[in-house]
Amino acid sequence: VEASIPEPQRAAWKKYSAKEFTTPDEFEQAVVKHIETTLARSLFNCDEAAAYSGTALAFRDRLVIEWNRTQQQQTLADQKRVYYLSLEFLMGRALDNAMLNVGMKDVARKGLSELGFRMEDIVSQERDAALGNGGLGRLAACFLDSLATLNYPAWGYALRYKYGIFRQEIIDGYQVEVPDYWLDFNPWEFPRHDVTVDVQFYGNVRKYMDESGKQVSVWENGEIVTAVAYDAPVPGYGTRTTNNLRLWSSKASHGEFDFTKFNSGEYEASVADQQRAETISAVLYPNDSLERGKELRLKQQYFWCAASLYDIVRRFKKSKKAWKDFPNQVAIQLNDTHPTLAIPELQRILIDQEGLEWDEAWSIVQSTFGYTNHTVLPEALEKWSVPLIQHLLPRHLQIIYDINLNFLQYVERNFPKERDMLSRVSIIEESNPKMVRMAYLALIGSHKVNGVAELHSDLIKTTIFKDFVKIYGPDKFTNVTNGITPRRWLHQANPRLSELIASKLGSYDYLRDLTLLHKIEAYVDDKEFRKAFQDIKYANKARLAAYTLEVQGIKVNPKALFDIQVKRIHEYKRQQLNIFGVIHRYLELKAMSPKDRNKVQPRVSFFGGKAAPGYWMAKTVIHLINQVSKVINADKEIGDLLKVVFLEDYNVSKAEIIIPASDISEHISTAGTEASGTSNMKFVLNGGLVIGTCDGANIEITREVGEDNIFLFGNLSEDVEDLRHQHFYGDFKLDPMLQKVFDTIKSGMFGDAGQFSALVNSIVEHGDYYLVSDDFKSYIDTQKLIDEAYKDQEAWLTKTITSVSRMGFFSSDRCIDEYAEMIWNVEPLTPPKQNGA
Ligand code: 4GP
Repeated sequence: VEASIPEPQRAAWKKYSAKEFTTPDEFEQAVVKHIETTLARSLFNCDEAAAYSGTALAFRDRLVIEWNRTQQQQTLADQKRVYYLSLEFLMGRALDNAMLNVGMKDVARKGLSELGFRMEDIVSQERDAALGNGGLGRLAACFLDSLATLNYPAWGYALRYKYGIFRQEIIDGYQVEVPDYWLDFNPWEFPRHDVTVDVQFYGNVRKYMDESGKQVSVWENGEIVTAVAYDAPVPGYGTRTTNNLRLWSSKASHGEFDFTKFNSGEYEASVADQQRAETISAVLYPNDSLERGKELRLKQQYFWCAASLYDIVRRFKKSKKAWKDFPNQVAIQLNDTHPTLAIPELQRILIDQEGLEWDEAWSIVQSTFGYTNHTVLPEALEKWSVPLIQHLLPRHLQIIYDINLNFLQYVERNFPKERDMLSRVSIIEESNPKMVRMAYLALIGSHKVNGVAELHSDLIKTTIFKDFVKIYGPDKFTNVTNGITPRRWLHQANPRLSELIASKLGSYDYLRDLTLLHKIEAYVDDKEFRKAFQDIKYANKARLAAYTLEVQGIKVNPKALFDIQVKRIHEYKRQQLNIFGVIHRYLELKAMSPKDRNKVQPRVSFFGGKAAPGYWMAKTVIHLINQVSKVINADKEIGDLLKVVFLEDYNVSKAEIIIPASDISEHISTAGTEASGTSNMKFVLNGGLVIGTCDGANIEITREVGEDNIFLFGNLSEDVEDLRHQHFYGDFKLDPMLQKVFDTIKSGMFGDAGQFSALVNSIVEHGDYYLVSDDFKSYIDTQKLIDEAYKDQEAWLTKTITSVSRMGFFSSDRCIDEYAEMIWNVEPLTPPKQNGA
């Protein structure tokens, strides 16, 4: 390519091509230039927000240089790429991450200070990119970090929600949702007005025979909405590889504004089309395992899948390779069932547009896709009604029926005696209306299906996908236990701990190979190391205490045991078990003599998390926590012995403050319901211990850190079904301690008891589906053990240091290498050493 450009042009271009700053002076120059010219501000009106913008733009320039180089290199190398399709990417803030990943934070700190600003103030100006609900979205963000760090050619594809997830306000103890205007200023994205895709909806399918006698299907007369690409660079840590996250935004296909309508006085109608089109990428469904069946959501899913596939196919076609090579060039990972429509869409492109035969096309499709399941909760398994798909995507429905027909014929041939299996495994559920089971379509259209922790991967094989294991054999199914990026969740969130570890290991190499952490176990008895480790934990607790005072107006003592549960609010995650436990603790404290009380371990219980706006029960739990917090925190007699805090609007940047501050964190789902959990890993990596059930990745954390270093309790997943059955058919006995808690709630101590009756009744009268009562005693007993254990600060410290040193397994780098090897079959592409454009 280069050779085709005349030498003088090349020389001029090279001479003036953008340079990266490397010194504080150069950094300052870049910042000031952006503040003065890009932002049109000056020394005299540069506030922290402007300084943030200038800094972000300076770093963005740096990332873009690397981004361009990486993309060029990847295009030239022409090797297989990974495309990670996820409706959610919970990226959090980008500036701090960019500074650390390119290794320029100290340079920037010095530069900013010379310009009169403090790094911490600047970093905290940034809004979170909150394009996700919870674990699934944050996992996707950790994966992008690892993919870039490990130099895999990879792109993420998602939607550019104009309003990310809602901001949570707590008003009178209730969650109130307000919009998140995160795009007001977002320096990290590049609008690509030249990269657009027209996506069709509705319309009809016309069939005819062509001259050769072949049936052709044409999908026509639909409504077109245009997808516009917005790119965000994703820098790897300690490497020049900078990958791409492409977000699609929707707009009307024929422009925003209808002059004719406007001129004839139809002012509202003149912009109506644009508004209708824009709605598609307006909101992220605050969904977390609940609430589905919105037509708009299906529209979003198709819009995103169609635009992404068009883009992927366009890139492939440039290489002029044969279609059979498609799976050698492209691996597409479906993050849960949300992108399942990509399967019939690729089949449609191949047979309707590219003229391939069905079987050849289908084998390409199956070799291209992999599907990750993130939950076994029945209500989270997506289904869409056949009439809805028929209306919105008529050609896709035909293809889905054909996929199903071929599949069922295969099953019939191979399992002729098991006729009732056919209706169980059919993609179409014969209900009224008929429904398309997206998980089955995803599974059938992929070559590998994985769960996200060992227990979960076993469970999907024995429950929701049992028949499919029989049909396809066990090799189609695999496990990749989740992981987290140590860059954000240790180095960025807990810089002092990161530095301490580096000082012992001699370098920061462990951030790229987390298994090296095991070497710090040698320092577990080292007095100086222990002291430093303990001081860091205390400082992190003091930081959270200061934050709690500033934001929530609640004073907590950093010397107390910090007990933290932060995650989406959901009955299966059992924040209700935690708050009932807190009430129980309060009642016990109140019943004690002052003398006995003084022996009790002081504790602060922190909660944080959002409830889906339509999930009434979860919202009730938030309300109860806030009411209990009000009563207990005001009780002078109890004072610092017990405080309860609900941290408003939990998100990634807040997690970075909260997680390093825990002594104990709670991962207490009903056994068998939490697929993995990832915050459990973050807490332990930051020197906190876990109270948890035998669920998800808690089990593997226990395997790694040792049983003595974790507090497990509760019933096992294999017993859950029996217990539920007993609740329903036998006589349900409420735990007597829990009874007392309910009596207290009913007494009105925490406000009008009527507000909490549905919550209490779900346990007392409606079968206690989540086994709160069954696990209550063992939960309380385990909390007592924790109080006792915490009193022996030396032993506790030993546990925490030991645990940190054994967390190497949980790096998302390990996950990505496993996906690359077992599912994607892709190789890394190491960037050239020097800036050799
Ligand atoms: C979550 C699971 O609930 C969580 O256990 C897991 O760690 C995470 O995915 C990442 O695999 N699922 C969701 C969801 O967030 O929306 O289903």
